[in-house]
Amino acid sequence: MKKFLFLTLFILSSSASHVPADSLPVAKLYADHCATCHQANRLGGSGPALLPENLGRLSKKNAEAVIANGRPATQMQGFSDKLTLAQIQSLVDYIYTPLPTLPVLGLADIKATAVVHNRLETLSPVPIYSADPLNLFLVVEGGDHHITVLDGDKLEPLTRFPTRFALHGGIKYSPDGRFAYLASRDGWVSKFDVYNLKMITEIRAGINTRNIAVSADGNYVMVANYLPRTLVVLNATDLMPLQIIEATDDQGNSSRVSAVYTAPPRHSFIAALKDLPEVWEIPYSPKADALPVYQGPMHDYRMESGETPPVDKRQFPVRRMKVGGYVDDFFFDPHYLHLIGAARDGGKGQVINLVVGMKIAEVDLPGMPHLASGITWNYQGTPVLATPNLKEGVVSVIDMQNWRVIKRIETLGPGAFMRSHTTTPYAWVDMFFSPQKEAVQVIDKNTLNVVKTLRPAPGKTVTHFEFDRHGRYALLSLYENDGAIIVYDAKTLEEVKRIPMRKPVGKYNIYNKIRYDSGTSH
Ligand code: DHE
Repeated sequence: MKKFLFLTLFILSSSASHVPADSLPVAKLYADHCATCHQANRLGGSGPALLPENLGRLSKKNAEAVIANGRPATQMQGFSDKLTLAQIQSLVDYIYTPLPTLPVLGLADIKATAVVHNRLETLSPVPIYSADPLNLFLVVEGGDHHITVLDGDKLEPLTRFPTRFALHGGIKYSPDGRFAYLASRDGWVSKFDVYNLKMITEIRAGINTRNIAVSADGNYVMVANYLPRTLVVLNATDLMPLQIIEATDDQGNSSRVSAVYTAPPRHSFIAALKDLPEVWEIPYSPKADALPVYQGPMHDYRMESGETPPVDKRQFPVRRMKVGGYVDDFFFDPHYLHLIGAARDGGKGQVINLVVGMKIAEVDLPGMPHLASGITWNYQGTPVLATPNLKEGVVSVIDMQNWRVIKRIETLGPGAFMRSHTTTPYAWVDMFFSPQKEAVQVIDKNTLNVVKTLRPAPGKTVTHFEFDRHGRYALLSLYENDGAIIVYDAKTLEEVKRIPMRKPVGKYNIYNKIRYDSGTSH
């Protein structure tokens, strides 16, 4: 039997080596080079789905260039050393060929994926440990798809548990901090009980998911999908789907959803569409009818145009804001009156006033700003927004009263993440997308100068920061398979401790997240 297996393997491998590379069938090329990240069925995994519907903004020529040279600021590597031009072209044709049937994920399909791990009524209503439940961090370990729950006072792990493959985006918490909601790139949403350190339930609400948001009243989870092109509203209690919102304009053109966030004072979710120049507001509470009224010279857009918006009878109606361009990445001012958005393919950032529902200013943002990682603070009495840049070694600091760039702070290279805390004078920025990714830089929020460069592990990648609830410690990820969380004293900037982890990515302090601390991501 063993002999037979060996012979079969030998014949297969030796016959494969005699096939000229150019004549390999495209399906085999796809299986060999693309399927690991994009899945055999092309519906996406850690990489996006490779379907014509998902590639609407990418010409075939650009797709060839991406396969040959990779895509900056993503995990897509270049294949020019492994594939001939003819092979790359055949792969491009292959991925631009529609699937015989488009995946549908209706309410019933989503419901059918639900997995209940633990019933809430069997669990303790109070934390089962003595640590401060609001000063815990959930640390995402991408190396082996786990989460470590870290005590933010003792700086010791409380537990570690496996997650779905490739979590992405910030972890979101219920308003009281008891439940954590996680999203994976392939659409799984998981609800974890932080008091009992147990998984409650999971459901697959997308095929290629961008991120999730939790309503400020804790009642709903909104899922933003690339595929299918939908937003899905889940009941936050049991994750059962309540409504699927197709991401289409009023002509029926569809779009991927770039991302969704909760806007607490507006009692609404805000979502941006990747393929349509629209930003959507989706109120989830009758309180949203009393939206804050802008006090300046403009009026609510409905009054200004004299039009009565069509009555949308769905439970989660959509208010469409037609804006001046595509919005891939965005951020809010502290009162959620404005959204600052930018497209990944460059150009200027735009400021959308959420009350009047239109663009009111442009922001001069070079390269590829990473607005989702922006933070705010008060600089000389003025609220400012600072954003790292995925393509240039610069942190742009923007005056949020007149939307002018106050300063471009030069850093050692393009970075992904930035963090601070209300109690610290410093903001930390990484160099994740640069050859200098072993370094992080510390910026003085009062002078807007880089005051320190740290290289905690020469030659290794460090990224993503978070502070404990009191702002005493700054935690940094040593983003390696045998990596660690490196803890710094936030005042002295000296290293305090290393906690071994498997390629830690993001870490999220419960208190900072539920209080929407100006130094953290929302
Ligand atoms: Fe992210 C957040 C988009 C690649 C790690 N990333 C986000 C968010 C968006 C986004 C819209 C905000 C969602 C939220 O928090 O709810 N990310 C994108 C991209 O478009 C991009 C460039 C390409 C892609 O593949 O989607 C991208 N991101 C990455 C990575 O390669 C990173 C470094 C590693 C990984 O695991 O995928 C990565 N993204 C993160 C992290 C956050 C994130 C850790 C949460 C940051 C936070 O502090 O909240």
